[in-house]
Amino acid sequence: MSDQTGELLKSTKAGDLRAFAKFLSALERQGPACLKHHPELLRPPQMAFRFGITGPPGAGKSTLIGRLIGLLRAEGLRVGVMAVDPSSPFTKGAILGDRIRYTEHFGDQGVFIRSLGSRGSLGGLSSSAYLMVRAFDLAKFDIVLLETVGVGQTELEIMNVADEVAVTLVPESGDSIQGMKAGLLEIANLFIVNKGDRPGADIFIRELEAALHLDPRAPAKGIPILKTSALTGDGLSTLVDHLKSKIADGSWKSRRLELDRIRAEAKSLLRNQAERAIEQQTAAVDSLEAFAHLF
Ligand SMILES: Nc1nc2c(ncn2[C@@H]2O[C@H](COP(=O)(O)OP(=O)(O)OP(=O)(O)O)[C@@H](O)[C@H]2O)c(=O)[nH]1
Ligand SMILES: [Mg+2]
Repeated sequence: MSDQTGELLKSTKAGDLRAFAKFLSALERQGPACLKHHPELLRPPQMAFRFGITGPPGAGKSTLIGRLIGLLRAEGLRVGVMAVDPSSPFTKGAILGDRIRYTEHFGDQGVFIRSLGSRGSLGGLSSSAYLMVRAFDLAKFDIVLLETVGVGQTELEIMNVADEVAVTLVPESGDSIQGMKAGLLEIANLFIVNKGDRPGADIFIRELEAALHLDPRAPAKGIPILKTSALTGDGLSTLVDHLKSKIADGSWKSRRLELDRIRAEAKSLLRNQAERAIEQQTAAVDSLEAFAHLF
């Protein structure tokens, strides 16, 4: 650990978000080796509740997060946001609406938003996501909202480190349970049916309830279903109450230290490392002979 990183960490712990941004960049440069150098990343003095929000493209995840930031801030909570969506980073045009909403919080020392738009050429999510999500604990956030689009295993992998995963669906998903992407149902601790202002929302919820009851992939019956509208704000106070009680309850903290969680994170980081090695090796192939000599 360089002195400079140490200073950044000190300021980060004192709540300085500019230092935190630099600390995250330093972690990004160091890669997973930083875990050795910063033992506090492994055993933070306090933990930020990680609320994962995933679901199909356009379900309203970012809009929902935009609303949640304001509501959680009003409760006096410090809110971090990490959008780990390689295909549609917040910075792309389609998400312009979010940027406008997020600028409301510009200058607020209780809100920090980071998006990760980069992915390896083999498609793996960068290791940085895992390191950054750990760093939010050190910056004394109460909650971190993790957004990722639920379209593939790579995108969903980060949800392994969430303390709770909300799968966001919309009424027009129709027969979404049958068509739900592999993995989405298995990781849900909570369903958010967003765009509740649209016709058919209640019918959709009843169908979802029925389908969940029958689906053998559902890990446990009785996953709560919450109806929201990120447009009107309906249902969001229920979600905020839920999050507040989760944060206060803190029973998720011990789960975080369980070996299966740590192994899942290790697996993701190692996969990433292996993918990078594969990239380097394949880039060096400049002839059929070199190809044959790889093995
Ligand atoms: N009617 C209605 N529209 C909504 C609601 N929430 C979001 N939208 C709209 O749905 C569109 C997509 O919203 P986003 O928040 O970008 O959705 P997303 O899930 O983050 O999308 P990706 O990040 O691309 O996967 C935008 O035009 C929003 O204004 C809602 O509750 N009701
Ligand atoms: Mg989004």
